[in-house]
Order: sequence, then C-alpha cells, then structure tokens
Amino acid sequence: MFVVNFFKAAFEWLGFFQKSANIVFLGLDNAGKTTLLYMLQSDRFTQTDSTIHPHQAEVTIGNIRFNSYDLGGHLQARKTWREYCGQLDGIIFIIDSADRDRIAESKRELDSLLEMKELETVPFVVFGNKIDKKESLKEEELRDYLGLHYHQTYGKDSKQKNPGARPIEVFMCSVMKRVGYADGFQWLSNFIK
Ligand SMILES: Nc1nc2c(ncn2[C@@H]2O[C@H](COP(=O)(O)OP(=O)(O)OP(=O)(O)O)[C@@H](O)[C@H]2O)c(=O)[nH]1
Ligand SMILES: [Mg+2]
Repeated sequence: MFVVNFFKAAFEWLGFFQKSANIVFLGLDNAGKTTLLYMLQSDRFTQTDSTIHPHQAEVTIGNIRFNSYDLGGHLQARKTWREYCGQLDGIIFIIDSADRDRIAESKRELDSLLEMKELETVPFVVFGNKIDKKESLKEEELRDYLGLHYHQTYGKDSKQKNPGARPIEVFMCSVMKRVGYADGFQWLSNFIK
C-alpha cells in the first residue's frame, strides 16, 4: 500500500493524473472575480479595472487545471453569461458580502442561473467575499438572504452530503486577506472526475 501511494504521489507531483475543468467566474460587478483570478494566478492582490471583455486564464490548484473564464458582472456583460454555460464543470459565483444594498440583485442573478436546466448538475461555489470588511454579512445572514440555508445546500464535507441537495455550497472568504477561497476550490475538486 505504501508503495502504491508513494508512486501515486510521485506521479501527481510530476503532473500526471492531472485533471482539467472548465469553470466560469460569475457575480455582480465589483464582487471580486478578477481579483480572485489574479490571486490564484500570481498569489498577489492586484487592483484592476472593471472587466469589459471576458478574459480566460488557466490556474492549477492541486492536481486540477482550471480553465477559467472571468466574465464582467456589469449589466451588459451579464447577458453574455449564458454563452459560457455549456460544458461547464463548475461555477464560481462571487458576492460582495459587505455590499448589503446589492445582495438582492446578486440573489436574482444567482436564482436565474440556478433555474437553468443545463446547469442542474453543475456544482456552484458561492463565495461571500470581503469578510475583512467590518460591515460584511455573517455566513448565516448571507444564507438567509440567498435562501440557501445549511440544510438546503450540499454540505461542506462532501462525504456527509445532504440527501437530495443539489451541488451548491456557500463559503465565506476574503481574497484580500487570502482566506476562505481554498476551501471552496477544495470542495469543487471533489466533483471533478
Ligand atoms: N476589502 C476587500 N476588497 C476586495 C476584496 N476582493 C476584491 N476587492 C476589491 O473589490 C473591487 C472589485 O474587484 P474586482 O475583482 O475588480 O471585481 P469584479 O467582480 O471582477 O468586477 P467586474 O469586473 O466589474 O465584474 C476592487 O477594488 C478590489 O480590490 C476583498 O477580499 N476585500
Ligand atoms: Mg472583473
């Protein structure tokens, strides 16, 4: 057993057994999508302009190569989201948890994605970002607003999943402080075959 594990670890390290996955970063403008993608790419907090044109980047986390599309979140860009929703292995939906005035708008966008038949089996990671801000919502509050209570989501531990729940889970994070988002990607990884 030790020998098998040793070789598996060595192969993984060498990049064999690498899987790949197509994901999109969605969420309102100013939520932190581009900041997160740059953080995953370069491990740096980068200040950027609002995304006008979709941009694509590959980021490797663990043994998965995530082919990621960062789409703008402003109203006009949201109309293009659907075009990216075929052949997806996951959706990263980011919310600014400190912007209480726009939670309802976020919920509307999230709900319209959740209603799409073609996304029924696609795992959703919902990030409540910017928890470094003192006015940010607590996880329970965000779940209340979104109508995603603990018993309605998949479960953070994929081994103890809620029976019948679709693959969606909420993770609070701060891209700025580099906390929380790794758990979301770890959770998503369990769905990538
Ligand atoms: N305090 C705080 N600010 C953050 C965090 N993550 C992102 N921001 C800031 O939020 C603002 C918006 O971030 P972006 O990554 O450009 O947002 P976006 O979702 O890509 O927005 P669009 O491209 O317009 O759709 C920037 O000023 C970021 O620096 C965080 O964790 N904490
Ligand atoms: Mg952006």
